[in-house]
Amino acid sequence: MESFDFLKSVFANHNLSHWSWTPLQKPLSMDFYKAWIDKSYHGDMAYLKNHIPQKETPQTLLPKAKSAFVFTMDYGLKKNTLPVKNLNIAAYAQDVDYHLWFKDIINKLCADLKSLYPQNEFIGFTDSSPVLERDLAYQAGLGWFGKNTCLIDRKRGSLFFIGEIYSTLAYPQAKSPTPVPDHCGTCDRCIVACPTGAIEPQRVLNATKCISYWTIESKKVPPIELREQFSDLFFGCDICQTVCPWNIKVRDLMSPPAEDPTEDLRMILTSSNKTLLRLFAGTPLSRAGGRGLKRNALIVIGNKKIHALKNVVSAFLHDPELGELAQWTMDKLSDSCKIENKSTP
Ligand code: B12
Repeated sequence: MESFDFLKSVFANHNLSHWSWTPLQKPLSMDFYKAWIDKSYHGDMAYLKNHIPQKETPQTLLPKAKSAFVFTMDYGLKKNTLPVKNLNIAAYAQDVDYHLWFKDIINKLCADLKSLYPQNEFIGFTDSSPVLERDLAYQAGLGWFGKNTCLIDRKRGSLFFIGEIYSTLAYPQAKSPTPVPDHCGTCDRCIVACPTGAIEPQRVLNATKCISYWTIESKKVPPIELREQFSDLFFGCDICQTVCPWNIKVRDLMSPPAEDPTEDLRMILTSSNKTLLRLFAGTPLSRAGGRGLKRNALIVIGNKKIHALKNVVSAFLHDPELGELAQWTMDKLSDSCKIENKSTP
């Protein structure tokens, strides 16, 4: 049998040291995924529903694909390279967009594999195609599904991205990797800590309550009853991961917002959407678009009672999409004025 051990060094050349493989089959959690969609927990992410057939049959993306190499890449300790430093932004989003740099690494590796095995096909993804990535990584033995639904590894926690290469190569390992058993035990810190109650028991996350969904994915304005729970979270949320005991080693090294967010928020609200897109091009923040970033800024200003931005907020009162939210922010600012005035003797 041909040895594939040398692939380890091919992967290492691309800085990919955490990897495994799995025969390519129907995802183990497909029924769970469908049930989640049936409950409409995906909100407006319609693509998650539309992608069911491709997720269920991976060979629709690469006919005759037999195996997948699965890679994980840490992001927890990266430095904030964004043009804003004082906003509370999820760790994964504080650097160049992984859809660019991680995908690039994977594409280069695909080219190397193709030259080694010209008779075979290789196609790479990271959050870029209809692939149930956590399931694939689970099958490859790279971690277990945590109660926060993230894939967790005992040594590395969960602050890593997942990427994969589908291949027509039959990876001739005698035995497929064994999935990692559950190590959450009776711990329920993520469920308790989620400010919006988005995490249900049995490893279910209701995205329509998740702060990440509202600040990154949704084009809409979040419902009033959730807004206060966002606190100062500007883009994404790491709470269910930072309270996780398996992330203890990395969480103290993550960079929190440095100082007062006022000037960063002012810049976001007073710049044109075009300018914001240019400023955040190539970073995960561009996904929300200028309007989405302004929406997020209005919520933080209301929650943190940033009176210095009252005039800037008032400019949005007649905005067709953000007017209602701007009024909510103004109400928050005047509520806190009333409280402050009352407590003054
Ligand atoms: C849509 C999406 C979101 C949505 C919904 C997330 C969710 N939990 O459903 C939102 C916008 C909220 C989101 C947030 C985040 N996301 Co996201 N997201 C995705 C995306 C595109 C699809 C996920 C999906 O299909 N969700 C539907 C649910 C049902 O599936 P799932 O989340 O994969 O959960 C699986 C397991 O939990 C398991 N499972 C759960 N319970 C049970 C029970 C049984 C019995 C079984 C068998 C299985 C099982 O089955 C599910 C399906 O396989 C993937 C990329 C991809 N193509 O897969 C990235 C991805 C999941 N996201 C990722 C990241 C980094 C994040 C954030 C950390 C970003 C942030 N800081 O804001 C948060 C984490 C929030 C969280 N706790 O999940 C990474 C996760 C890496 C990891 N270590 O797990 C992925 C894989 C992207 C990547 N390529 O790295 N995300």
